[in-house]
Amino acid sequence: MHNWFDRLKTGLRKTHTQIVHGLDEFFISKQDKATREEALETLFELLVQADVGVKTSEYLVDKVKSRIQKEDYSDAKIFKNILREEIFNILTATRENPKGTLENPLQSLADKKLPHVVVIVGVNGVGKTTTTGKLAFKSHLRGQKVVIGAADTFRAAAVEQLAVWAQRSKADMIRLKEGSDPASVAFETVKKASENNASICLIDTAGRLQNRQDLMQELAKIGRVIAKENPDAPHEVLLVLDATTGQNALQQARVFKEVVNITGLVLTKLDGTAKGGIAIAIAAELGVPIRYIGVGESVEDLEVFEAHEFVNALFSETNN
Ligand SMILES: Nc1nc2c(ncn2[C@@H]2O[C@H](COP(=O)(O)OP(=O)(O)O)[C@@H](O)[C@H]2O)c(=O)[nH]1
Ligand SMILES: [Mg+2]
Repeated sequence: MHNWFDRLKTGLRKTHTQIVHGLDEFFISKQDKATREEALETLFELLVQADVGVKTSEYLVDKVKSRIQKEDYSDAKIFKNILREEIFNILTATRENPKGTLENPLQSLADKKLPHVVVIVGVNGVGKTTTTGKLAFKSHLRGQKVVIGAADTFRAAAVEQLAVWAQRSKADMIRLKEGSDPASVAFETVKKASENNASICLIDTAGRLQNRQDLMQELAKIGRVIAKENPDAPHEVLLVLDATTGQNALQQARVFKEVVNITGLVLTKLDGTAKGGIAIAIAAELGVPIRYIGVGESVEDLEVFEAHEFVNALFSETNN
């Protein structure tokens, strides 16, 4: 498989089967004589099964209902096109980050020539370290100088994993001994990045936090010490979510959002799950943009999220 769109399409295949193929089968079984009630009920069920969630599924059903003329309920094509437009609207109606992005760091570079600082957060196993590594490498390929902070000081393996990416990305990596204060690592990383005139600073954090209180304190502390070195930082806080956990991911996002100012989401492991609808639920309920999606373990499998690509891949007629 070569290009990103093909990878995305393949990654979303099960979700496509769940929603789009599910609708096709319904309309075929009705031989173009579906009633409004049947069609909307089926749509609701298929969306919920794809982890779009009850609330967002109801919203989509209402939208479709308000836009479709009664006689058009027998037309699968009209029905799917409207659904697709409404999903696109949800995915694009999110709040943008005024400080810019890794690809386009508006504030840090323009104002003060300080590094654009990104903190990567999320629970254990969602793909934070992998994402940090992939982002470092992509920044390097764009010609940006990167410094990485290994602030998951609980797991030596995570640090080693990140060191490999740092080497590939020609990036300096700050590591302190196992069990050190993650905030110290974050501080040293931002400092080093400023000293080295690096343009990008990526900080990988730990997800092994016992309760909400610990989480709050640790992330708040990281934010505070970074701001001492650079008052505008962090410019981005990316929350990594594992798509295969479906509604659980949404719940995690709610908790993190209470604790820290999340500027964007990374949705990993969309490959091989039928729960890809969670992307729609997350965008609808949180209003935070999905910034990257992951469809596999290699560096080519993580890309900037583009709503039009997502809906094109999801609704692609050749994705069977
Ligand atoms: N299939 C798949 N696996 C992924 C993806 N992103 C990360 N992983 C895997 O998920 C596992 C946990 O990743 P890791 O970065 O260590 O998670 P962390 O605990 O949040 O730092 C690793 O085996 C990764 O290779 C993805 O998009 N797709
Ligand atoms: Mg990790």
